Amino acid sequence: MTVLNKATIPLLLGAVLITAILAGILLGCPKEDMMVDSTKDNVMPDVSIPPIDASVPAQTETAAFALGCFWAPDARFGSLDGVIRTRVGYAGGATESPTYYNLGDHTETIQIDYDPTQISYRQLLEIYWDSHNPTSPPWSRQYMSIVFYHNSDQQKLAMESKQQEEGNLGRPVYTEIIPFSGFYLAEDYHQKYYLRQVPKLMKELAAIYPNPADFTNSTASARINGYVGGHGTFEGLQKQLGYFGLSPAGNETMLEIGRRLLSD
Ligand code: MHO
Repeated sequence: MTVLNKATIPLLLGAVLITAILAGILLGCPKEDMMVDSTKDNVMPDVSIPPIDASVPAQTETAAFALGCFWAPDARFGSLDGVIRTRVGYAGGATESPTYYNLGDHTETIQIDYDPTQISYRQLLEIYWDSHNPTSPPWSRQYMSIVFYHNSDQQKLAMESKQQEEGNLGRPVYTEIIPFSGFYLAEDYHQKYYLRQVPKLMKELAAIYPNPADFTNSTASARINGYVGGHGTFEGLQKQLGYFGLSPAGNETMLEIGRRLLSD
């Protein structure tokens, strides 16, 4: 049984197209008449791209947060309406080209592109404080609590919200608020980590996004990763992703579906 039922339709169309191209080449038709330009964005023809990925707003803003291991925030922020893209990586240090096993002085960081008409930086900060507990001194450079601000508005909001958080908790908060100074994308195997643990979904998504960068940058994969990570509702996911055929069995919660898919 296929998990993304209707997603197979574009795949079938793709197969028909490829057959037509091969037939054309064998019959000696000129290549330029036959070839689909899939080189432009290095993705499959548009027909296979989930609609949510095709409706990226012209204006997005970027937030960057460090709050411990970046797998969980990738899912948490990726599940939010108005978040267009999440990417995990390394920031805050001076080491050139860090990798997971050679981080140098960098910190695990989530980079979030969002539509400011749908979600505000203030709302993202609320999720940020809600998603970790920065009241103990940091363990290591790898797992610092840091807000990387991109402009003075973000700086002001981050400082205000930190103060508020300290008031609420009644304890000092060890979060640093520092200017953004660059971001190194983490290895593919860290991107949308929870979703990667579900081979069934990954197989079908790999057909939609043959280029791993397109998978990483996709809004649809951010939402599915959020869902598999236990966030959002099934209705919300269906509403956003339309043709994705994930089905809950009975009254399964999203977390249970995630677990079931993991164990399938
Ligand atoms: N506890 C996790 C941390 C990974 S995270 C990308 C582990 O299994 O190593 O730092």
